[in-house]
Amino acid sequence: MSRIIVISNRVSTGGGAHGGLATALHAALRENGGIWFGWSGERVEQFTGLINFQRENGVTTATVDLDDHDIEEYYNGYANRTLWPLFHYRIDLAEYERDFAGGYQRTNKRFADTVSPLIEPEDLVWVHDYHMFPLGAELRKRGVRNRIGFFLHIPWPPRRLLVTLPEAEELVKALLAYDLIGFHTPEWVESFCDYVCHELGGTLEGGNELVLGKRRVRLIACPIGIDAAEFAKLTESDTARQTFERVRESVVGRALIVGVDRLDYSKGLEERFLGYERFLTDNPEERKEVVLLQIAPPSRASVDSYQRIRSTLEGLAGRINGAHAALDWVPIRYVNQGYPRDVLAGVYRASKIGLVTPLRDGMNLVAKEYVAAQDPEDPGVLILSRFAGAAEQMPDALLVNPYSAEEMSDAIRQALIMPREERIRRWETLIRDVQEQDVVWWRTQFTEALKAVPERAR
Ligand code: GDG
Repeated sequence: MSRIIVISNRVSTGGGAHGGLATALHAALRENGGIWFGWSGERVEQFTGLINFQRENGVTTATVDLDDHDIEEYYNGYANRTLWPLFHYRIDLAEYERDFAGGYQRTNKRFADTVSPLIEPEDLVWVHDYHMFPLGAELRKRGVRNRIGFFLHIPWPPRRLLVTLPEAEELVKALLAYDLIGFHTPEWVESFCDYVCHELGGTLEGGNELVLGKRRVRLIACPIGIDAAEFAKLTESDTARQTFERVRESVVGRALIVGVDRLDYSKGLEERFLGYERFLTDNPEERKEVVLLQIAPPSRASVDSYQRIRSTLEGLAGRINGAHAALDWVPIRYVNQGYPRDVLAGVYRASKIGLVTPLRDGMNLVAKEYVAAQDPEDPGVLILSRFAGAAEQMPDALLVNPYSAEEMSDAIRQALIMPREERIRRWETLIRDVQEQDVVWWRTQFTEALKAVPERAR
């Protein structure tokens, strides 16, 4: 069996508690052997390319430290201030700086220099996400002939937005060095094809293979899942049960609505608060019957747009609470910190509504975790944005347009009064797919498709 070389910006070691993605990749690394390579998250004065190998629970990781320039230009710059906003349709926030683009290329070359000697001829190489678009092409330049696949965890933007990126053509051509490119949904596959065919003159063959000059690359829509069984187990843990009791007690019979998101403008938190406020205004009789708990651990705090969203949300939560709170009731509990996964599982289970309303999201795993944590006898209702990749797999959620406060308000009302039979019927369909198309299913789909790419001159 081929070893697997996973390459991503950040690396998750074999120890401790992890999200589904890390667990699934660890399992693959344990079963097949291999290495997970990426940035250590540490800063050094001068890049040395020195690799730190670790082995924990049968998983080998290999990490390198980056220097200030790399972190500023590659990570905070091109990845977080250029590509992330553009790929989430926010060209108003995207910053196009040649230094960022240069630092991104340089860091990818450094990664390629460092990891290529670790790759053996039969290894499958699997590169992850927008930090690493050019890595495959750089590996090819260093003589790596292996099958190399790439998976994008975020959306692929429409052609008309992508053309605003000065390096779009260069990046897309570099992507064609991979053998297989995976996206969460057919929509992102189509957008990618649209760019290659209409801007670069490529052609699509057999429905899933793009051809441009001598390059040929397969495409796959392959939605990521969660480790549903593990999440259901977490929900049964002591911590989850205690959390459930504590949270339920704290709302004294009111319906809890929960949101859990990294503090990021793509997650639509501002619009969510406004939709919830609209619900409070439109339904005065329900006002004191609900509580919104928004858990939003800060992320990317050194980027300006993230500092702005933090202060906007604090202001908004304060205003809504100020306008609507009563002596014994506060409408929004806004918590700016992260919690362990077993605590989250208990919170999901205690919540009558999971409010997941990103403006744009590659998939959204919180939606699936919320479903996995529900009580089969008395499940809560998932309200999900149409613009999350997950919407396609989860038509039995209440799908909403997060830009419309009215739609969000209506959906909250509908969820609150939904009869138990309907909640169960919807949940049963949702949980079936969350269980069937879990993270192992996703990993297998991708790696089997990569193995199936014919041997050809690379
Ligand atoms: C990217 C794409 C795509 C959140 N707060 C806490 C916590 N979390 C966990 C959740 C969930 C994960 O973080 C978030 O996953 P999402 O999918 O919602 O979003 P991104 O982080 O933006 O991930 C996304 C994903 O990649 C996978 O391809 O779905 O579209 O943007 O698992 O539970 N975990 C803990 N404490 C918290 O407070 N422990």
